[in-house]
Amino acid sequence: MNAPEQTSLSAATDMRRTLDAAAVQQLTDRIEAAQTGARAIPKLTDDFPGMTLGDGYAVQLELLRRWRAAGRRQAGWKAGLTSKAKMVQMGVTVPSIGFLLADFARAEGSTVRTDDLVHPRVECEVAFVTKADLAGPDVTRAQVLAATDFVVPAIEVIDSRFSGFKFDLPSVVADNGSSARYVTGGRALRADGLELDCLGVVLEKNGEPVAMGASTAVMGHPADAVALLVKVLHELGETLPAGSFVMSGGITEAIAVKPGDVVCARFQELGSVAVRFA
Ligand code: 0L1
Ligand code: MG
Repeated sequence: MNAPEQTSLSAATDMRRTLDAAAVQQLTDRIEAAQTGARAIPKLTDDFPGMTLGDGYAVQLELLRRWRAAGRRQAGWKAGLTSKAKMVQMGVTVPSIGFLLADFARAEGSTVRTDDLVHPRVECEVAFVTKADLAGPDVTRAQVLAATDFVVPAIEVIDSRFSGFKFDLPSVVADNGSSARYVTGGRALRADGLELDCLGVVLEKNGEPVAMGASTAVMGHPADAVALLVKVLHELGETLPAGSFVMSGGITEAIAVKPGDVVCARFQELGSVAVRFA
């Protein structure tokens, strides 16, 4: 992965598509098999070099359609690659979104299996639960905060299915933004009593601090990442309904985990979230 020359913390909204319906099905088959079989695959653009961001979202939405048809419930959405640290780490230049299924959730303090994951890594994030619908291209930070029921600290376990973490934006978007598991904990608090843009966090692995940061790293304010997510949803013809669970993006770079590791994210004001890997 090479560091991108220039990063942009605004949404890429060019959703032009180049793949026909058969290619979208073929690539969704590949992603679905890699995710369910925990198998690493080459990035999709190796075979489809003209693939666009819009094509990546077409694959992601087809995957969501299949899993909902199979009876899996959607809990909400995640914004990803929303900090410069993450973009530089992954060599991409704009943020992305992905969907979250209810069965991705794991309980705080529980043990997360790694044998059904490919490259598990953790991120500490501020998660939002909404109480009003959000829709459209120009949602503001204030509108996101007014529509927020509460915020809660979270650990996201991401799992890129691409061999050696070699991917680009269309490929990672098709892979649902590496979504795999998430864990909430700490305290669920109303957003209006918090300075949400300057919450410190320390990420510990096996009792040692391995990353630290402040929530301002997420686009200046995590609510701005939620606004960006709503803008991308708008471009995809979707909205964010009331009652959605939304992860706003990693505050620090992602940290690799392996069986036996215990990870704890300690958030200022919001408390801590811990999880073990086996
Ligand atoms: O949650 C995210 O920031 C998305 C990460 C996608 C790329 C990766 O696997 O790190
Ligand atoms: Mg994340």
